[in-house]
Amino acid sequence: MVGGEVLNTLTFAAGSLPPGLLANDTVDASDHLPVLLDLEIVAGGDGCGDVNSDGAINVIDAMLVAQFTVGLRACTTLSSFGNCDVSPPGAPDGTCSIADALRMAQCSVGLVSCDMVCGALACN
Ligand SMILES: [Ca+2]
Repeated sequence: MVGGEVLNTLTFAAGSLPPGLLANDTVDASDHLPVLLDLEIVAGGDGCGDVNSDGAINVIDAMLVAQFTVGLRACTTLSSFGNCDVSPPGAPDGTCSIADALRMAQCSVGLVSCDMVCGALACN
């Protein structure tokens, strides 16, 4: 807070608060945070890249897809498997592969745009 004014409000899903934050918490100088976070809130948009339907593309999506690509996870366990095919950028190739997981991971750390186009993939 600056001068008592709330500049931004972030909303987290139940159970997904970042470590050290409490519900209805505010951050000010007295918190002595060692780093300032540069947050990009990623809208689900049409959902491309968001395979677990939590409204964000992040390392969790990348991990789920990576697990799928090596046979550790069935596509039926991904609530939005159809959002997987995001690579190559702008021209999805009709598969859910490690390249898709990589792109999700890169998006989650700001290396590539999270504005993705995905192909129509069916879990079968
Ligand atoms: Ca997600």
